[in-house]
Amino acid sequence: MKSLKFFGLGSVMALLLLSGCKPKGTETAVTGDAAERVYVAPGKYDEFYNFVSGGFNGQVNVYGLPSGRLLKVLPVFSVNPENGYGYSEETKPMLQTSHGFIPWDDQHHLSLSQTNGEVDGRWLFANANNTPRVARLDLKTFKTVEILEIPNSAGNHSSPFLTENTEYVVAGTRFAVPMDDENGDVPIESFKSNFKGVLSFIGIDKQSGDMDLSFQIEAPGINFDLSHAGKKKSGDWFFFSCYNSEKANTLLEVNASQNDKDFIMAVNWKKAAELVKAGKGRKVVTEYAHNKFDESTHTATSTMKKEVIVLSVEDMKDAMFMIPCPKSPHGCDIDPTGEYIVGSGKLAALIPVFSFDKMIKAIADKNFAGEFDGVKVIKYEAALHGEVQKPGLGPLHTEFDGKGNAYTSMFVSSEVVKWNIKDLKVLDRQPTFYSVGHLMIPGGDSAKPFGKYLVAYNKITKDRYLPTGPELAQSAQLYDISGDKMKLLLDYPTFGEPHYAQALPAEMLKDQVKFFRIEDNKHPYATKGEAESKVVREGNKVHVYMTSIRSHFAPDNIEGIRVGDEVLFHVTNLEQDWDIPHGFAIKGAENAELLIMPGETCTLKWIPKKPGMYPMYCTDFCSALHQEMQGYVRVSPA
Ligand code: CUK
Ligand code: CUA
Repeated sequence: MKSLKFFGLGSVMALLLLSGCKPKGTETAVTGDAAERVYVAPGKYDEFYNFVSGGFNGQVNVYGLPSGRLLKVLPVFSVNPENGYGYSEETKPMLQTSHGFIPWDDQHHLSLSQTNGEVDGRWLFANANNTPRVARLDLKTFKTVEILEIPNSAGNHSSPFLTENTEYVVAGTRFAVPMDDENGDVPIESFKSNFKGVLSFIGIDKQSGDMDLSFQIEAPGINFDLSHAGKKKSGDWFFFSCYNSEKANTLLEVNASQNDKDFIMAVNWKKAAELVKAGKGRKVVTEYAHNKFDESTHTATSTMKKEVIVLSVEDMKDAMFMIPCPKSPHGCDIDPTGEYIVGSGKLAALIPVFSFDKMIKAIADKNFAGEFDGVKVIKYEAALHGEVQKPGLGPLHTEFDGKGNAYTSMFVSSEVVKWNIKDLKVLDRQPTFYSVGHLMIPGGDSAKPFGKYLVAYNKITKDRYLPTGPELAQSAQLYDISGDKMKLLLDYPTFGEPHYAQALPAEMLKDQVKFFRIEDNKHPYATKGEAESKVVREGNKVHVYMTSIRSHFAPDNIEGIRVGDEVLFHVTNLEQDWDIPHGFAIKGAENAELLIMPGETCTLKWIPKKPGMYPMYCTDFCSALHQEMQGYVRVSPA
């Protein structure tokens, strides 16, 4: 195949549409001892926790590797009836935004917190694309404990990548949009003058992990797609892939052979933070929600923030640069040494690899090709380490094994390609089934990859599994990468649409997982013993202080409720055993159900609309007398 560079856009698009076609030689790909290598005997644990984005289902899924077993769906950006997330009064504030309560989002990327560039097992950050947000999950409880909305942003795709000591989590807007304090009701034709690309820097508290929108950078109005922070020598920098540079009006002819290039943008975040500290930047008035889950009450609160500091392109003139990168770069990945920056033009037939040292030298030597919307553009060759030639078609994302090798997903040619970072030689290629998007090596974007397995997350499944109607689950493939050649071990369906994923050794997490004790329950409506259960009326509001323990609720027969009352069932689970939740549901209540974990209190709000007899019951099979765990609520006319 000739270099795609010389193809017109039409033929490139035609190739893209070919995705899903069967790669050659697929039948021989599975290694003979694959079954043994992925078999985790009953009662045994997996080696790795694998956190996988849920895509358009908005959640985060936890798998075990190498078994590929789905262990849990963690609710983050979408309501989840399985555990009452977004239905209980305690969790509803987690989904508040400046647009009101949003029960759904599109979750693409995950980042495990890091110390010295290595995953540290403290928190997991997740982005929401549609209504721009970043969430933090606590890996002691596997709960979403914080969600921060991102103002001046739309399609929060370049997120939530983080610096090597988790100082900042970044969020870059995919859609260029007018700033929130400007009138957004402008002709779309005014794109070039009114639309901005904004990069957000969320400061992370070292101890608590609390997020705070420290500052934003108003960048040129192009699309920020993906990013990664530098590490070690490049640790002060963030690198963003940008596409759609044609929409802007000041694109320079960087040089004749490069007018089909977009950019990687390099941002010195340390300098940006210093500028803000020195008083640079303007205050932009806007509204964005900051939602926090309090671990002592197990109750979330939502606060509306009012302003943010925004640095301009001019403020950032010595701390923000662009490097040309061929044709619509997507992934932007930094090798474990921090020296190599891998771009990947989706429509290019090569992988450009930039050198951090060369980039710094080019800046010092003022080796610029011109400017793009006020940002200096470094000459392509001046920053280039080299190009991986003919790697395959449609390079998207790259991960690293810590042994000097990189692995890039090829969407169009449906394969994972292994190449050597130093000499840029392709070493191996294995087909994927089909059209791989992201791929993941445990720790594979950190300074210390664990390098034993690689998982490909594929966009198209086609003939891999028994047909289940017109829509099939996405597929994942697990490869052994411990040898010279990759070996396919396992093929399994996934939940939602996985994009990025992260993984870490199970040993780092499994013993820190905490369970909540009733002594620590500070919920204002907690009922700590069955004797204290009661029904308290306050005008139209009725508080039911309810307890649940195998196998009954108290109280379980409730009368005196009238149509139109606001009934609040505050159910406290008195169990003190691991993994004994009780559920709670009542006929006709729109707030689905609760799932109350041991020691916790959860509240279901119900406003009965008709008189009658309303059964309630426990939804989680908790004991031999689970079916007996039930009761009645009598509702009388108003
Ligand atoms: S994106 Cu999905 S394949 Cu949203 Cu990270 Cu590249
Ligand atoms: Cu409690 Cu079933």
